[in-house]
Amino acid sequence: MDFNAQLQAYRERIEHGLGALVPAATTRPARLHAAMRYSLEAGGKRLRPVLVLAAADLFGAKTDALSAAVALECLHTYSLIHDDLPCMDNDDLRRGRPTAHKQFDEATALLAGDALLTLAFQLIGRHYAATPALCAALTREIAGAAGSERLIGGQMEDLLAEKKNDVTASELEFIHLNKTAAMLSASLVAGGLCGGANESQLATLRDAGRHLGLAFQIVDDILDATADTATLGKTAGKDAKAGKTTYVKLHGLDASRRHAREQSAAAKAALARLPGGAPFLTTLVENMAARTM
Ligand code: GRG
Repeated sequence: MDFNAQLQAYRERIEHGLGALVPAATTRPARLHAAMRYSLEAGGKRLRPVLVLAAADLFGAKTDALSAAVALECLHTYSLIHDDLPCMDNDDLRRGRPTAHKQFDEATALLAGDALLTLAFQLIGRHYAATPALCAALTREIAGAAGSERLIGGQMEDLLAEKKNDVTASELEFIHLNKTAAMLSASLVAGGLCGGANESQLATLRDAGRHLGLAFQIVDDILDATADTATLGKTAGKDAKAGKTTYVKLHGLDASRRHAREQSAAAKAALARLPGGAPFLTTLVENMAARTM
């Protein structure tokens, strides 16, 4: 199967999984479940769940990774809903649609985010109960990536950095590594765990995710500075307008483009060490760096 057909097949599996594993919009309280589904069904690239499924397939996927993939997308969507809230980034547009608090209201958006975060762990507990060691490893990996030292810690430092005009390169790297790369690494590792990867392969997946995350965030900053709102599906130029320290502000456009290329090359070098050389994931990294997906 070529790359695009494989990507399409993964996305269809993910959409089916989301449809089946997330409570219906009519489930009581319907307003809450409708808000959860509104944000999930707004689309998005499904990058994290695709990473889960593709990493699992590298090792022959001993256990079905779909529930883990759906859990990662629920968790990611919660972080987007909360990031858009007035007390955080205060954004009106996400995934090409009004943000959850604009479409519903602030309290509903807050609760929908809380519920998606909780649902992620309910899915892991429910669907991997027959393999307790796998269930524990997935919980450890995903909770670690989402917790106070990684995703939420990165978000905290990001908010603190907004108030500073002397943010250093290493402070910005901390934010990127934790706000962005942690969830990408956890997605690859979760797939590896479902597939039965050994410790050294899990470490390689973690390393690939770290480099992919840095490349991804640098490209995100470049796009924020160069693309328009319609192309992005979210408000463009917002970071620059808010005086926020971005990769582009700190290093300039040329160096940012060079660093993005270096990080994506490092991600590909890590992937080359995995079984079969991980051709699908390698092309995915190339497309992410060029943002053609
Ligand atoms: C509120 C705990 C908490 C965390 C928020 C995800 C996040 C952290 C902030 C969103 C803003 C941002 C630029 C985050 C960096 C990661 C990133 C680029 C997220 C967007 O991910 P995509 O592009 O989104 O994969 P889609 O919509 O395609 O899923």
